[in-house]
Amino acid sequence: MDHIGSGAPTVISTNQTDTIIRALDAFHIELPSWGFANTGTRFGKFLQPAAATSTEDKFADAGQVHRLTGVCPTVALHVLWDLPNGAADCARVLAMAAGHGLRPGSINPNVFQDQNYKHGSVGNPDPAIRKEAMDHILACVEIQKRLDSRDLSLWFADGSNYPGTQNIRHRRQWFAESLKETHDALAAGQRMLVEYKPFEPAFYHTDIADWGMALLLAQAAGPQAKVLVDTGHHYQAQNIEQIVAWLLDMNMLGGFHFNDRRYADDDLTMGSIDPYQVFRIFHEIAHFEWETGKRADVAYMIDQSHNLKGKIEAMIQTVTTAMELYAKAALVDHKKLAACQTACALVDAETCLKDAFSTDVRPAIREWAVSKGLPADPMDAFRQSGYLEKITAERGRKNMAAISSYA
Ligand code: PSV
Ligand code: MN
Repeated sequence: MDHIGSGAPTVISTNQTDTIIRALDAFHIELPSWGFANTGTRFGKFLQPAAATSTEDKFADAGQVHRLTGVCPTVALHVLWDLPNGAADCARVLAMAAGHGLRPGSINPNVFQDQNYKHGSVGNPDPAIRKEAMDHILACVEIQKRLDSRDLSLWFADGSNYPGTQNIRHRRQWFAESLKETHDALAAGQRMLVEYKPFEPAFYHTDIADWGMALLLAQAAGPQAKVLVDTGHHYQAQNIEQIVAWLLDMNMLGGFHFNDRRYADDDLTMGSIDPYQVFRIFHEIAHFEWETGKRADVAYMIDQSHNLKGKIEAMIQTVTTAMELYAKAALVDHKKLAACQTACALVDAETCLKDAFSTDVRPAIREWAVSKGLPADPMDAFRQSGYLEKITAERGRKNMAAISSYA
């Protein structure tokens, strides 16, 4: 591939197919339980008759996506939504997961929905509310242990809407104390991932607004705390792959919540708006692994809840896109790229990325899938399976009842 981007998709070679097969063998991406249930925007919900109506349904649907794609063995759980009785639900959840060929994935506490959290959770000026939030988080660590889940995924809606209304420094200190306490409750081998978000639901300040704040808090909490990058949680034009490269270099990158965005936290399908950006993120990871000879210990997770697309189809589409972009990143000629970077051969360096990105990796992915006994085309297999018709019939009445109660 010595030419400079001819415009036509680059055709894949046997060596490249082998590279992709090796890359996919090691690739996993976690499904979010909340991506299978009816969700909406603050303006309303468009309910789907086939949407999951229970945690069992969510595992069943996630099980379909994993059965067809082969790369999603775990499901992220939101404790309040999936384990409403807390630790008492653990045995039930473990059985459900196993019944669908899955394992529980990251555990997400919910310290944003309760009425008490109107002015924050662990950043709330009221010590009683800070304690309530802390108790829930520690209960989630217990759940994490019982479910043998590696990661506690922490996102806080804390912030304020108006200048001067909160003491930002005090809140930072309360966050630091709470995250340290959380860290000290983790078992060996478990991690806590600190997610950041610049705005929404708070619009003046968010307590953990960006990767720098998340990094400082994670470092202060302890070695099992890392940063979680949700691709939708950045200002427009932010160079996310640079954040990824910095966090990797500092051994502080814990994982991703993948989704795409046009404006803010839009929760659009991964790679639907800017697939090149996802490729660049995967490339930074692949290049780090090539250069260091170490596997990056990073959890890939999807954080999307589709309001308009069919939920299972949207997840299959997401996972397929993730595999394609991951496979393309595996094709970058790292040795050549490193030499080009050193020589400041700008056009040739950039072409290393462009050539990999423009390679049609789909034949190699089909080959990988067939070699694993998976369908060559997961979307087609899903549409042929009759599963959607079955769940529409089974769940339709319950979901339609919710629709009529909206009317
Ligand atoms: C918040 O926008 C977020 O990205 C957090 O990760 C939540 O856990 C998730 O979305 C679901 O609400
Ligand atoms: Mn997220």
